[in-house]
Amino acid sequence: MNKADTIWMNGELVPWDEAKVHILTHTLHYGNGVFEGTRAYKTEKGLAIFRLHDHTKRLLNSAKITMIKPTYSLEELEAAQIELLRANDFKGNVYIRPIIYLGYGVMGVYHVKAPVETAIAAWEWGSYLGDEGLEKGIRVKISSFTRNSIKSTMGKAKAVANYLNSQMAKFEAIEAGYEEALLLDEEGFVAEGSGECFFIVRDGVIITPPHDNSLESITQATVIELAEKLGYTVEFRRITRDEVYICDEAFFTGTAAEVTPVREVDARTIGEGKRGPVTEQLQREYFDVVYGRNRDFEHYLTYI
Ligand code: PPE
Repeated sequence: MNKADTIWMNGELVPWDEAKVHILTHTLHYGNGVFEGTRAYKTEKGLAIFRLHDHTKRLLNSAKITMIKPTYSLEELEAAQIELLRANDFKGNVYIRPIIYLGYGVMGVYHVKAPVETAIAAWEWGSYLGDEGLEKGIRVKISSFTRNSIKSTMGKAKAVANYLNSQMAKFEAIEAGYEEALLLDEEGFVAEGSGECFFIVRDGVIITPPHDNSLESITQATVIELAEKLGYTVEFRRITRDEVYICDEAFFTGTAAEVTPVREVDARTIGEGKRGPVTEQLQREYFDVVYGRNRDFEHYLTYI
C-alpha cells in the first residue's frame, strides 16, 4: 500500500511504521471496534475532504451502537483528520480511515473496562474496483452468504465485526471469477454489496433498497440527492434477484467504490453490458461534486 509519513494516534502524529498495537488489543480478539472510510480529492483549490462531518458523525453513532465510549468529540475528530492531511504531503486523492477500538489491558468478552483508543490513518488510494470497472462496469455474483442478520449484528454501525461476512462474500465472488458480491437479506431481497450500496434503473426510474439491511450510506444519499436534482424519480423499495437480472442498468455506490457500474450479474448481461447512460450521468455528476466543480455542493467539502 501507499505509505504516508504519519498516523494520528490518540492525539499524537506517529511515524507510519511505528503506529503499532499490542497483540492483546481487545478489538483484535473480540471484534468490537468502529471505523469510517472517507475520501479527500485533489480539487482545483487543493485537497478537500468529502462530507467530513457526516462521516465523523456516523463514526460516533457507530460507537454509540456498539457501546464504546469515545474519548474525542466530533469537533476534535474532525480537526484531527484535517491536521493529519495537513501534516502529510499527499500528491493524489486520499482515503482516510479513522478507527475507534478497544486497546490492551483487559481480556474476556465483557468489554467495558478495556481502554478506548482512537487512530486515524490516511493514504493515497486509487479506484476501489479498478479504473476499467469505473468505465466499463464490473461483473457481480449474488452471494451465497446472507447479509448480516439485523437480529444479531448491528448493521447501522460501521463495526469491525460486520466485515467478516463482507470478507467471506467478497472472497467467494473473486474466487468464482467475479469482481464483487451482492448480498441478499434473510428474506431474499437485495441488501448491499460487500462494501457498497446497490441501485438499479428501470424505465428511467432509479431504485435502491431501503436501509433495513444496509449501512446508511453517505454516497448513496449523495447520489439520490443528485438524481432528484436532475429530475429523476428515486424509489426506496425492496428489489428481488430476478428484478436485478432484467433491469436496464445497475451500479454500486460507496466512498471507496464511488459510482461503479455493474455490467453483469450471475452471467446475465445487464442492459447493453456496459455502463448505462443514467449511471454515466450520475457518475459524472458525483465526480463533479467531489472535485469541487459543482458550486451547489461546495458545503460538502472541507478544504485542507
Ligand atoms: N455498505 C457497506 C457494507 C460498506 O462497507 C460501505 C462503505 C457502504 C455500504 C457505502 O457507504 P458509504 O461509504 O457511506 O457510501 N464501505 C467502505 C469500506 C471499503 C473497504 O474495503 O474498506 C468504503 O467505501 O469506504
